[in-house]
Amino acid sequence: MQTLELDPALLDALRRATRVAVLTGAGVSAESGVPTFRDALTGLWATFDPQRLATPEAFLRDPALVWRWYAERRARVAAVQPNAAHFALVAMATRYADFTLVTQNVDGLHLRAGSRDVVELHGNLARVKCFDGCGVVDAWDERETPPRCRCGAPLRPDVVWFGEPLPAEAIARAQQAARRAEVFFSVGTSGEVFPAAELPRIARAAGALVVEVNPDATPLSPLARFALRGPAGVVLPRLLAALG
Ligand code: BV8
Ligand code: ZN
Repeated sequence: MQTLELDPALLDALRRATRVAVLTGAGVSAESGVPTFRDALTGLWATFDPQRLATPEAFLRDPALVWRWYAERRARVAAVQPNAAHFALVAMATRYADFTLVTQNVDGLHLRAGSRDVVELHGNLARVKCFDGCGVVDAWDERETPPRCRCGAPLRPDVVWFGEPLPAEAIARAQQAARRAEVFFSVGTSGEVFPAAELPRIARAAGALVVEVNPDATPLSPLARFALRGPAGVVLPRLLAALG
């Protein structure tokens, strides 16, 4: 295991800060056994490109295929548990008067770990809504694929597909948190999906100290004053322990 020395300057900044924001991506759920988005296509789905499946066009072209992909991901996520990274972020929130957790993930694991008021930029797999806009439904008949809304339209996962706008309130809250943060964490994201990937740039431009938690370098790495190169489930608990 690589030793993870934590720079005293980082610990000092985190002890002095009052406003902290965190952006998470699929990497924060990796240690729960949820494949990251890029490799979410194991086995059956290996032949599909997520950027092609996670689109309104794909759903209109083959609603049953796209519904089944999400039903399988929903079942997989329901079967796993939040990991130490999710729980460390719950603990981190208690340390700061002004703490915002923004996630790109649709797996709902931050909520299941106990995080409150999570900004879900891309929606949530567990929620299902009418394709034609009647809103979220809390029950559906799985015998049909895809199941139908009372209005007759197909039901779809309540997630943001490529080409769809993010929920206005969510992206506004996330951008405001990025502008205000004294310390901005980018955890487990490849920084390739927009407009979420703008958030660390907005934070840095507003003067935040950016910290990246990721085993690998990403396009966001140049923005980071500190890069903690390890799995979030190891790094975040270590960071909290070092803060005391
Ligand atoms: C939109 C839900 C416009 C679905 C997802 C510029 C500006 C605006 C838009 C664009 C733009 N340029 C291009 C676009 C279009 C597009 C886009 O960004 N394309 C990319 C591919 C170039 N953006 C959009 O379409 C967005 N919509 O802009 O609409 C609009 C405006 C008005 C009116 C109409 C239209 C919508 C984007 C949202 C798409 N939906 N998810 C679903 O999940 O099925 S995004 C999806 O991919 C995931 O939710 C996730 O957010 C993203 C994957 O990213 P990551 O989370 O980073 O995951 P990834 O696997 O890539 O990386 C994992 C990382 O973890 C790695 O770095 C790895 O090293 C690390 N890791 C691994 N293990 C660990 C770890 N880290 C820590 N610990 C570990 N143990
Ligand atoms: Zn409807």
